[in-house]
Amino acid sequence: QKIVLATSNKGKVKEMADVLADFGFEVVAQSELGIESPEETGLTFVENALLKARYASEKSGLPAIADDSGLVVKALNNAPGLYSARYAGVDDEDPGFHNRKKLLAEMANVPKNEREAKFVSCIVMLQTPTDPSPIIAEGECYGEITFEEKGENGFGYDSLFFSPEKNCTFAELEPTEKKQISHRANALKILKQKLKVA
Ligand code: ITT
Repeated sequence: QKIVLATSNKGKVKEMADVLADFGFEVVAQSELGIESPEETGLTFVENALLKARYASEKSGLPAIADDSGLVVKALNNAPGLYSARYAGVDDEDPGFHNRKKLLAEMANVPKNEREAKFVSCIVMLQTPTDPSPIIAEGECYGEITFEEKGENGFGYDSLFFSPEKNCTFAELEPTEKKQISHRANALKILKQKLKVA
């Protein structure tokens, strides 16, 4: 079954396309079809994932899958959360750079034992733009915000997200390792289970 991957984030494409191919889908990234991302006006991850999947499905005439995700930091009253992609308010080539700088600044005076955070991924799959029962799969993973960047892999906040399980940041993990333990990996596992019974 052909399906549009409704994201403009290359990191997400890398982490999702081959997994979805293993599920038996023929994956087309929205950029290959000249589809842009819609404005994310939802108030929750699930609403934004639905908006993106619906938009891509409408534009392409194909089923669509989207991920809305973010970093939730307890000491910052759950910021950047839904606004993780635009935390620093700039939209340049690498928004990750400014976002990470802002996060480190906001966390500068937060002691080591109060730096817990989680990544959340909400993946939504629609058969048509008006599909009344989308498949919704949510995954999380827990970690801590570091005091400085470490590692070169991944994208976004990976170099500031320390995984106690792996004893390093997500950006120090090999892509194959991140694909086993991340919030997105956990959401994809749930999606797989739901597809089996769908
Ligand atoms: P699309 O909407 O086109 O999919 P986006 O980057 O705007 O791309 P989101 O609105 O879901 O996606 O924003 C999620 C942000 O959260 C993302 O830009 C990163 O800053 C951060 N993020 C999400 N997953 C991440 C991960 O696995 N590692 C590091 N940062 C992540």
